[in-house]
Formats: sequence, structure tokens, C-alpha cells
Amino acid sequence: MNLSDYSNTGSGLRNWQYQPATIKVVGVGSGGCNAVRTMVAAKINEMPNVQLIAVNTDKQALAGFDDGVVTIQIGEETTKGLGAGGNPEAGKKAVEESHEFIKAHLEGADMVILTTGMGGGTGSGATPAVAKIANEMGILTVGIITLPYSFEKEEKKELAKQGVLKLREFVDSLLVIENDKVFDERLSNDIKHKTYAQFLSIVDDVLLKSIQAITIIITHHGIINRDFADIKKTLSKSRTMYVSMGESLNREKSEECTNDGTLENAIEEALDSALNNPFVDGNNNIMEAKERMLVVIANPHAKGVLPLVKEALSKRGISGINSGWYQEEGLLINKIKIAIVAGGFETGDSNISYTEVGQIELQTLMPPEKIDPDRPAYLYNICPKFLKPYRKQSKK
Ligand SMILES: Nc1nc2c(ncn2[C@@H]2O[C@H](COP(=O)(O)OP(=O)(O)OP(=O)(O)O)[C@@H](O)[C@H]2O)c(=O)[nH]1
Ligand SMILES: [Mg+2]
Repeated sequence: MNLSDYSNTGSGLRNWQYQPATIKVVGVGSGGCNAVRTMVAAKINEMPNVQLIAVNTDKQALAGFDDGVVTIQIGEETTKGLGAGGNPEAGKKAVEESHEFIKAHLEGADMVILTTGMGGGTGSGATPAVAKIANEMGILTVGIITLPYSFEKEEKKELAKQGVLKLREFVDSLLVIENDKVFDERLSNDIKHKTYAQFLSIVDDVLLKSIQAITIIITHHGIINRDFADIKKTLSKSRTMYVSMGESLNREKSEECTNDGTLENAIEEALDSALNNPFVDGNNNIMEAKERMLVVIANPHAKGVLPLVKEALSKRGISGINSGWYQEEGLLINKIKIAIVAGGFETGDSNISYTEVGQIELQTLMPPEKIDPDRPAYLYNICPKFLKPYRKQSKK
């Protein structure tokens, strides 16, 4: 039995008496619904007590979902199933129209994770309205949302900001992911081969990993366990959060690694990648958080993992962290995953701005007249020749 086997049969490490809390992950609008599709592919909905819900005004965007996903078309009367047309007021009204229906689907949740791409009518207008319902039901409610690329329409960026500010009123905690961070030098080595759709799918993956970090901690039982109560303590009314899932590099061989330092290296790598999530701006120093927790996931035969993690943490000046240790049989013995969740940063509140440097680089990256933000993302190719100035500039 391991973390990737979510079936409810057989014996193993999980304590079957243990009833995990119920988490409902709600994707809103185009960005949120596509994030839900990524989560279906990663089988998040097969985890115990995790339910995926796709909410949209756009009927077409709700088609073709797997049986394991609840789809909710909101504002049937007000939007006629055609989307909110970039109008957040329409997104909000759609939720008001479907209030009771949404409420019924949120019933029974201990935690709601809302995810959306801010900038359109549904994402920016409906997400805060759904958060309000969850909040009024007394559910721990968090948002993991993205800001549009700086080359998207100015109007969208403004709507996104308004949407974030509104959402903050109703969530316990918020994680803001800047799409522009896809151009971070830590990620951009093969940027010239990527299309716009691929950039979006990188962001989908960031959303997925953040949600995985929370759901794994809550729904799985560890040798040293962390659970919903820990997540609640960390995120309840914390306003801002840092959530990240780091992994060690893939090594071909899976030989024993307790004596040759490979495990130490794997821990260092996983910890670095969990601590330095390039998509989350400003908040990366988890020592500035009021509460922080970590869960390390390793093969059951990897010995002495937690003391090694503690050593690696103290080397980085990190203390006061609630740690857990989970085992996953399917993992190679020299593979380590680390989930970090931290909540309550002093500096996180004004963090809804576009990085100036990122903007300059993006303008160089692609002339504005070449960009048609109305064109469907999947048809949109970023032409490699426009990437040259960016690459030159980033070498300076
Ligand atoms: N990561 C990711 N982001 C997306 C995707 N699709 C859209 N987005 C982002 O989400 C923002 C809003 O998407 P829209 O389709 O404009 O808006 P919407 O929320 O569906 O609202 P309406 O279309 O007005 O009903 C976009 O500007 C993108 O930044 C996607 O597939 N993945
Ligand atoms: Mg849309």
C-alpha cells in the first residue's frame, strides 16, 4: 500500500480506523476547470475524501469531464451557458442564481480549495462569491489562484487584481501564483520551444502540486502523521500562505542509498525545490510565516529520513516546523518528496503586483501588436524568434 494506491482495500500503512477530513477542490472558470482536468489526470479525485468540482458559466467548458468530477453550470438563466464575457458582475450574479445548488455541493466539506485563473468574468467574479458561501458555511476556505501574463490585456490584469482583493475578504488564506514566473531563469532553459498552451500547462502543474501538497498531508496517514487539524491551525485566518511540493531529481538507479550519501542529496534537492518555488512571489522565506509545517514522503526502506530532513532544515536556519513522515512504496528508494505548507506572512498582503522586471522582459519577448489575448490559448504559439532578445537580456 502506498500513497499512489488510493483504493480502499488491503492492509498496509494506512490506519483504516482513521477518517480523513473531506476536501472539496473547486475549479472556477476556464483556468480553474482546466486545472481540474490536470488534477483528474493526476488522480487527485481518487484520493480518499477528495472531491473535484468544476464550476463554470460556460456550458461547453464543462463538457467531457470524467465521472469522478462534479460539474456545476452556474447562472444558466443569466449567462445562457455562454460564459461571463469578461464581466465579473455576471460571474457574481451567476453564483447568486445558483446559490442553493452550490451550497448543496459544498455540504460536508471540512476544507474547500478554490482555484481559478483570475482575469475573466467567471474566475474574477464567481470565485469570491463561491468563497463567500463556503465561508458562511464555516468551512476552512483557501484560494490558489493565478494572475494573467503581463502580455494579456490590461483590462484582464485589472479585473484579476479586483478579483483577488474581493476573494481575500472571504478566504482563510490565499496563494497567488504569477503566470509570468514561467519566465523565471530557474525554469526558462528550454523556453524557446514552448507554446502559450504549454506555458499554461506548466502553471496548471504548479496549481496541481500545491493542491497535492495539501491533500496528501490531510488524506494520508504517516508514520509521523500530520492531519487536517495541523493544516487548519496553519491556514485558518492566515490571509497568505506558501504551499509547495518539492521533489529530488530522478536518478536511474534505485540501489540502497543510506550509506553513500544519495539519500542526503535527495533530501537536500527536495527541500530546496520545496522551499524555492519560483512561482510564489515574496513569501518564500517560510521563517517569516506564523505557522509552518512539512511532510517528507519516502520509500519505506529509506532509513532515518526525518533526522536527515531536520539537519537539512537547521542548516538553512529553519526551525519551529511541524514535521511529518509518510511512506510510499511506489517511490524509488533514492527519491524524496517534500510538501511544505506555511501560513500568515506579514508582507504578503500587497503582493498583487506584476514584477517590473518580468514586464520589461515580456515586452521584449513579444511585440504587443503580435499578441491577441482573445485568441484561444491552445491555438496560440509564441514564436521562437521573439524570444531571442529575452535570452540575450537574461544573460547580462
Ligand atoms: N493555468 C491556466 N490558466 C488559464 C487557462 N485558461 C485561462 N487561464 C488564465 O485564466 C484567465 C481567465 O480566463 P478567461 O477564460 O478569460 O476567464 P473565465 O474565468 O473563464 O471567465 P469568462 O470567460 O469571462 O466567463 C486567463 O486570462 C488566463 O490567464 C488554463 O488552461 N490554464
Ligand atoms: Mg472562459
